Amino acid sequence: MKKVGIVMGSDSDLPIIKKATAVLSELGIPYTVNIYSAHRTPNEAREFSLNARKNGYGAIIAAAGMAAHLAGAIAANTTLPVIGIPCASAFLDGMDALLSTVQMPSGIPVATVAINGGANAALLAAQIIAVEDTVLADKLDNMRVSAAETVLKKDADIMSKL
Ligand code: RP5
Repeated sequence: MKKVGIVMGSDSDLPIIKKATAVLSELGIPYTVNIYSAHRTPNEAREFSLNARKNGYGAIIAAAGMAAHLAGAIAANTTLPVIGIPCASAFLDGMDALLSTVQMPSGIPVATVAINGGANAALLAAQIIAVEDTVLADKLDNMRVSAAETVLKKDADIMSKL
């Protein structure tokens, strides 16, 4: 199975990355996690991206906050699908990172999830890998059924809480 490469701009983004790794672990998808910054360690970010396809990755998740250029910088050097997570920081509630991540120029796409959307980033990466993997696709279907059952149970219980 192809790996998911997770990169984050700083270890301060780790709580959001943990939401992604929990989903990938539950689905049995191999992943790596690295701290590469578009600004502080641009050479390492570039090397990772340039070599990602030949190193067995099928999708890359890039999380960054503030002037969040990491997902775009990674996408500039690979045609693997890149999923950007805009991370909220102390100021601007993540709007800065959201706009920096989502507003990519035509030709270099980044699939941007919600601010702090670590779980959806992992699910989207899994869905990309599941295009060629029916066992993984079945796991994703089962996860959806189970999530729906959780909501239906809450619906059945809600009147008793009022
Ligand atoms: C970004 O700047 C990182 O992704 C992080 O979200 C933000 C702040 O980084 P630190 O100053 O906490 O290292 O590059």
